[in-house]
This record gives sequence, structure tokens and C-alpha cells, in this order.
Amino acid sequence: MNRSTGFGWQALRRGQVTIQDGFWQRWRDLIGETTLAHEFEELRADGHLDAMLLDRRMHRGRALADPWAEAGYWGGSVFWDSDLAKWLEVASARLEQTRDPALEAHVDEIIGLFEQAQRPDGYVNSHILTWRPHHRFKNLRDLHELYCAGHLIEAAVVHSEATGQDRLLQVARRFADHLVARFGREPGQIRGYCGHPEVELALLRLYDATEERQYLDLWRYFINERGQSPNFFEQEAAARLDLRPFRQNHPGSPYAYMQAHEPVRAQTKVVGHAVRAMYLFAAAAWLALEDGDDELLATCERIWQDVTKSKLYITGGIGSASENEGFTRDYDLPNENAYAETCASIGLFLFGHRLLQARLHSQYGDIMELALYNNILSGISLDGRSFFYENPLASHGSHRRVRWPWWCPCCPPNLARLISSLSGFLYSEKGQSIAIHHYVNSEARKDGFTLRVRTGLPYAGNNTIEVQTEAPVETTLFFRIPGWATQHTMTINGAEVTPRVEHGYAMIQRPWASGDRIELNFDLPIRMKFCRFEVEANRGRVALTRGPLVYCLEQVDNGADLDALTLPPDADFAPEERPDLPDGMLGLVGSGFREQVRDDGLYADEPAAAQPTTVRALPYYAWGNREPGEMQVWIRRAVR
Ligand code: FUB
Ligand code: ZN
Repeated sequence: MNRSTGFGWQALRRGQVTIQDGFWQRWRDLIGETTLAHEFEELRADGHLDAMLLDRRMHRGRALADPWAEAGYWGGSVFWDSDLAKWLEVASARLEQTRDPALEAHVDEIIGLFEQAQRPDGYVNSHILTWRPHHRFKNLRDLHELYCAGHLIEAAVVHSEATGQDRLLQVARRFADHLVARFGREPGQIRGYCGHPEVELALLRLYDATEERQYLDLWRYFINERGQSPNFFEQEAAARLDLRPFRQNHPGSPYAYMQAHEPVRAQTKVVGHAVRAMYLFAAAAWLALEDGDDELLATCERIWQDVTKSKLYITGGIGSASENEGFTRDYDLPNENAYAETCASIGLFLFGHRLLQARLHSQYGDIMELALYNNILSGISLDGRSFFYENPLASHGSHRRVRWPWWCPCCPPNLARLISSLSGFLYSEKGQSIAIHHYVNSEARKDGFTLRVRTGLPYAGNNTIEVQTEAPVETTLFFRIPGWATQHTMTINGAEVTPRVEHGYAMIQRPWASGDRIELNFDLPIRMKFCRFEVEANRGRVALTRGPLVYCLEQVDNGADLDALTLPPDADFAPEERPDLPDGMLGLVGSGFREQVRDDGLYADEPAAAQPTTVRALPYYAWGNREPGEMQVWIRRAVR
């Protein structure tokens, strides 16, 4: 359904947009050809598929990697079902692109497992049904039942859109209908919500796909009920006689961890677990758009500003602390200890995308792009088979990619899910207008009007946009001018134009005919970035960026002791081809200094001597793919 929402723009959907080749199609192919198969084998080896048999003997988890195994108890995590569902979502998107009978067989196998596990009333959750069958919805705070339901629903919507089959959708709808019956403010219903927001995002997708208002109503209820007084999680814990302390150290309220310390609309600062916060506010922003709800939209905008002005890494990572996998105080952005979970940046990307539909402003696209090309893409190795869960901005060599993050593999299939569905995030429409947010080799179609985009990004700033239309049509095209582009030029059919730029979008209104061709070129200078003094870890340091990419130094290119390297303010860097790395990757090469190791003691009266040296940087997303060693994004600034 392409419903025009209360106000704002509507994203062009996956069916309207095809990614065709280039940088992102290469990643999509790698994920489709390699990562999916790898993830399937790891999920199977971990016990995720066996877990769906609801048999305690089969529910064991991978030996040795399982912290609970010794206790003879639960073999995996409470959210394992969600990992299977995310995998199904990626596999479905792949099947939309290409027929693959082996993949289809795996998809059908997992759908069959969900069908078998589902109870007649629609409920399905392998953890609860195996280990706590009488405790459904008794611990929404911790047990992720609605989170798992959400991922199942999202997978089902994509599966049905991508394959035209409704087998998984039927499972998901039965479960969603069960939730509609069980949750709400009517007598006999549970007046609660999930500790980990996600189902809200799923319900809006289900509503979008089916136009059934009950899903919209439940989504609205979950947003509005969250954080109301008395606190649901407190009451729920008391009802199950659970007196164990819960997150008592969390500033303000234990429930800030899951953004349930006060009603959503009253929240002014982003707090707690970063993935939860981003999923919640992405869903809230979508609801605000659906309902034309200015108050809720203002809340979301406040939260966005809070995240992006004082809690965002230069790489688009968020949630700096491992203790709560989330936010702490403003400007608390350590580099080596950065948590910056891949999923949290995916949430930020989703949140930005929703706000972008409410208000066409390049700040949202800029940050989506920053997160995508850096903190998100760093989550997967260049061969598609190993992953980062945390994305620090410095390492002394101990942070390594893993083939599979054992009991909590949330990030790998989440990242694959986003990249395989990227087509749905590139364009929006409003009336006759179309906005291009992200330049990706793709074709976008709307009512007989087609835009074909070709781009050199992320390594070159040239973009060509060709129009095909059944009949000449007067329409306005909006082009995002990225914040990193110091200059841009545009021609239409060879003639230079200087369009008005408003809120970071260049606008051209005119009658368009087939064959019209727009050339839009962005300058891609190498930039040296400085940080506010409040961020302790970055004092006296600079970072290198070019276009949407943040760069980093690796020991394998620069030798050990990266902290001995310093860059003068006028350091001259140039792009450098890296044929040793895939993707047509461009590194940077320039000159800096290397401080000499001193032999006159720990402290001295003179600064250490330094020698000129060559410094090589490569895109942050590509680090950790060669010999293990040191890495740093923030490089020391030379003092003289
Ligand atoms: O709790 C489910 C997922 O696991 C979260 O989103 C991640 O932060 C990880 O803890
Ligand atoms: Zn994750």
C-alpha cells in the first residue's frame, strides 16, 4: 500500500527500486552468495534450528560456547528465534533477486519449524515453550517474547513481498492476532509492553502490508503505554515474586535502561540500551507520521538531536558503554573501549530514515550515510564470513573479527538484513515529487516515471541521473547535497544549472522528458576533522575523512606503535589505489612524523625527537581484514 501519511514523505518501496550494480550490489551479492550460507551453517551449529523442536534434549546450544550448559539448562539465548527470523528476512530478499533452490529449501525448512512450533492460539517462542511453558508473557522485561515476535513479523512481511508466498505471513499474522487479543487496556488484557522495543516496528510494517487497523492500534498502544505510572515492569516483577534487584545502578531509574522510566512523549534525553532506544524512537517517529502527531514527532526530534549532537562517534557508532550496551553522559566517547554495537547504528539508520520522511533535511541522510558506510559496514568482513559486534575506534590489536558471536549473534543477520533491503531507503515520494537521499546505482520507478542513478560513490563524487518517462511530466526532483560535499555542480542535458538548495536538498521543478540527463558532481576533498574538547579521548587528535568514509590507520600499513605517529595541521594526503583490497578501494597516503622511542627515562625536559614518515590510511569499514594489529581513527596531532 502506498498510503499518503498524515504529513510527510513516503519511502519508495523495495518493489519500486532496484539496486543494479556497483558498490552496494557487490555487497548484496557477497551477502547473498556467501554470508547467508555461512550464517545458516552457524545458526544450525549453534542449535537455533534444533531449538525450534521444543525438546529440552535438543535444546543444547553449541558445546563450550554456552554459559548455561553446565547448569544443564537453556542452550542459547532467549532471543534465538529472532536470529532465525532475521536470517529468513535476508534470504527472502535474496530470493527476490535470484532463484536459488538450495536457499529456498533452507527457507522452507525454517518456516516449517515455525509452523510446527506455533501453538493453536498463534503463540510461538522456542525458549518459553521449551523451558517455561506456563510463563508466557510473565517477564516481558527480560525475556524478549515480543521482540522475537517482531522479528518474525518483519521477516514474514518481507518474505511475502519478495516471494509472493504467504506461508510465513500466516504464521506471523496468527501470532500478531494473538498479541492484539492479549495486550491493551481492556479488562483481562496485559497492560504491558516489551523490555526490548522491536515489535512496534514490526506492527507498523504489518499494518502497512495488510491495512488492518488492529495492528496500528496495538503499535500506538505500545508507544503510548510505555513508561506510564505505575511502572509495568515493577508490577510485573512483583506479580512473579521476583525480588531480585534490577539495574539499580542505572542513573535515574532502572527502567531507563529500556526507555520505560517515563512516558515516551516526556523523554528529553536518550538513555539506556542503544538498540532499544533507536528501535523505539524509529517506531515512534513512524507513528507520529502516520497519525500526524506533532507532539510525538517533537519528542523524536529532541532525542535525535541529543544523540547526534553529543553521543555520536565520528564513525556513526552510538552507545559507547558495554555495561548497558548503551548511552552514558554527553561526550563520553572513549575510542578503544567504545561499544558502538553494529545493531545500534542500524537502529540509528532506521530512526533517521523515519525522520527524513517527516522533514526533508539532509542532516538525517548525512547521518544515515555515515552510519551505513562506517559503523555498520565495519560489522562484516570483506569476505562476508566474520563479524564485529562492537566497533571500537582504536585497538591495540586484541579486537578481532569473529566467525560467529556465539550465543548472541544479533548483529550479523541484522546487518545482512539492512543491506539486502537497502533499496527501500534510497528514495521518497510526495505527490508528484521524488527525493533522492542516497546515491546508489539503482533504478526507481513511480507511476511510469523512472530515474536511473549511476554513482562513483563512495570513492568518486560523480553522479548521473537519467529520466525515462512514458509521457513528459512536470515534477520536482530533490537531490540531497551531502554535508561532506564542500562544493557541487549540476548540469541538465549538458547545461549548467544552479538550483535552489533548501535544508540540504537541491530542488529542480520542470517538465521532464525521456532521455533527460542530470550530472551532479560532489567535491570529495580529504578532510582533517577536529573534535570538541569535551571528548577526552580525542584531545590533541585528528581524524581523516573523504566523502562519506572515515579512515583509520592500521599497524599492517604503518608499523607498530600507532601512537608514535603524528600529523601536522597541513598534512598533505592524497587518495591511493589499493589493488590488494577489494571494492576498487581507495586508501589515503600522506606525510606525518614518527616520534622516536626515547631512552632518557619516562619523563624528560625536551619533547621526543620525530622523523618524517609516510602515513597510510584505509576506510574504517575495511579494518581488521588482514594481519591482526593496532588500529586507530583518531591520530595524534603534531605539536610543532
Ligand atoms: O537483546 C537483543 C539484542 O542482543 C540487543 O539488541 C543487542 O544489544 C544484544 O544484546
Ligand atoms: Zn547486535
